[in-house]
Amino acid sequence: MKLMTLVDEFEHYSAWRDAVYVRVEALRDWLNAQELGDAESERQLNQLLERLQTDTLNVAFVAEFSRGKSELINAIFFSDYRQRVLPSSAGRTTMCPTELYYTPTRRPVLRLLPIETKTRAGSIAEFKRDDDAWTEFPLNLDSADEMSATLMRLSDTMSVDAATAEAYGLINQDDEETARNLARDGSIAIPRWRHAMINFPHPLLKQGLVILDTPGLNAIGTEPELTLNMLPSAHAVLFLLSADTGVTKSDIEIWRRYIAPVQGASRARLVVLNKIDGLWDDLRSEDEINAEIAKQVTGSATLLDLPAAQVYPVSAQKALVAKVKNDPALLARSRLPLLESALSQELIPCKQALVGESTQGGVEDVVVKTTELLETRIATLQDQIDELEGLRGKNRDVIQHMMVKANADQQQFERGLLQFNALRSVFAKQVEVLRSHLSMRVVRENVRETRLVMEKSRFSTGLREAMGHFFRQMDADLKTSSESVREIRNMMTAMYRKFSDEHGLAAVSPPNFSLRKYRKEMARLEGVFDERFNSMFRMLTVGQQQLTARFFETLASEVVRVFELANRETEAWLKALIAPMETQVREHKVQLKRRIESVSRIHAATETLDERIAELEANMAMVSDQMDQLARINTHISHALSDQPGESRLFKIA
Ligand SMILES: Nc1nc2c(ncn2[C@@H]2O[C@H](COP(=O)(O)OP(=O)(O)OP(=O)(O)O)[C@@H](O)[C@H]2O)c(=O)[nH]1
Ligand SMILES: [Mg+2]
Repeated sequence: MKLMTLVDEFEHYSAWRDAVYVRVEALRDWLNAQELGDAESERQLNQLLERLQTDTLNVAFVAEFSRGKSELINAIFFSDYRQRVLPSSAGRTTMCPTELYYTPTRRPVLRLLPIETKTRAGSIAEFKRDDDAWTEFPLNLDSADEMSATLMRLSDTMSVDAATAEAYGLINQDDEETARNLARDGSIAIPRWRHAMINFPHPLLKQGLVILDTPGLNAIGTEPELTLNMLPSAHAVLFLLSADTGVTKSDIEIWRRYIAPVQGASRARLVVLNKIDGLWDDLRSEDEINAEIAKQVTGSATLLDLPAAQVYPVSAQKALVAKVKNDPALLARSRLPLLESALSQELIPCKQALVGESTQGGVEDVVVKTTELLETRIATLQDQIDELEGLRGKNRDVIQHMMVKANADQQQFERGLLQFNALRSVFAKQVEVLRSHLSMRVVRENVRETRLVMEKSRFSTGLREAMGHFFRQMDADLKTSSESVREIRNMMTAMYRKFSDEHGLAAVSPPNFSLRKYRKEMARLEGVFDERFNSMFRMLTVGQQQLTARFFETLASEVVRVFELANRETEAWLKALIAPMETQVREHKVQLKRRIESVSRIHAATETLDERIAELEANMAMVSDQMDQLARINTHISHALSDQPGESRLFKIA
């Protein structure tokens, strides 16, 4: 039924809006749950949700007084109450702009803003937030009579002096009517109320429809908020003409001043030619009447500079009667269903498109931002995984190799160490031999034996032989020791070089050492002795023998001293020879141990690496899931927005 079109359209729109709301809410909650939303996204989505929730569809009825605005509102929206809800009568009826809306937080009520507020600071929007500024009259929904009696207050006027009226900005000296209204005593009837708010639980109002009924031209002019805000923000404006008056000067003025300038491309704007029942004439044929209506429509359209199709001829009064009396023929004749249909077609899809676009835009912003965030996360995770993966691939081989090599090196070193220690015992034996050659005990024995031989000698040849033997003995020991030193040095140098080559030890340079200077010293001492002995006689006197004995003792002590020095130096050299090697070996052993520990640590870390990669991969899977979920939620929002049947109505949450 055409009668139901506006209601149906509106209900469909409301269901669509609810579905979109649920989807967008799901996105916001999901972002919160996933801790993906930043403050800006949250703010954006909350704003979208608030807009969807408080979304209203504002329809304004504008015309000069008495064109039938209130009657048309009654016919379209309140016929179910089977009588006039809004007062409608000849002359000025609606004295102030009247908003019909519904909010469940307030009881059904008529609230009126006294005209006196005109002298107070504050706009109507500001007074709307101040409950105390309003005078309230509850609406008894159970009694249509009581209700319309209460709503009669919309017509309240009061008498004030010209100064007061002027203070309220209600005096327009150019206006004939104002002048007429000025009584002889100088008083003038002005609207009692400045603005009216009717909270009314009508099904369409419940779904966000807001109806704005306005008084005629003079009242429009005195309330700048009407022209600056309320009319421009209306989604549809119905401009009423009346067939009984035709298009008057003031009609054109209202149209030109208040309606034509605020129209947007997307704003529905319907011109209603009301009271066509005045053209109904039983003496004329239906065709003649229709032709007359069409003529008026064309004339009005021309005057308003509009296509004739945009002018809807109706009879609000007969439509209300037809609906109240349930007379379909009369309703059809009133042509109201055509206007309702046009209104719903112009109004709702346009509004839905607007809301859809802004929701889509807001959601897209958040989805794109979140997708980018997730993509960055995935890229970062992938980078980390690649890096660790590369490290793992490389390290696995390297570390394995290092482990094997370190172990092999250690084993080889242990074997080398056995050789080193074996050679060291050879060294120790050679040192023993060396020491035996340089032994002070042997030296002292030699000295003692030589002394004995010399004491027994009566001839100088015997002395010379004994001394010669002594020196040869001593030199032989030194010579053998020198060879031993050379051997030890060569052996140790060769052995260390081989060992250091095999195990990568630092090179050492064993100090050079020779006993040559001691042999030279011994040769010198022997020379001194020879010189002294040559001057002696073949036969020794007692005195000569004692002198020679003392001389030998001195010489022997010199020899002992030489050998002591040689011994000391040899021992020092032996130490200098072996110590760096031992240090290197010890250090190498420590290094090997550290190397194995370190490789083991790295090896252990490789296991941590695996865990870390697994962790990153799990994160990656989670982020991928989030991407999928986000895409799914976005698809759901798109489906809801595109108003696909069977999709938008199913409140399935991802
Ligand atoms: N014959 C006829 N009279 C109508 C029709 N519509 C409204 N009227 C009458 O016109 C007069 C004015 O109607 P309202 O609805 O009060 O007009 P309005 O535009 O609201 O006027 P204000 O509130 O004063 O601005 C009333 O007496 C209505 O009964 C109609 O379609 N046909
Ligand atoms: Mg009215």
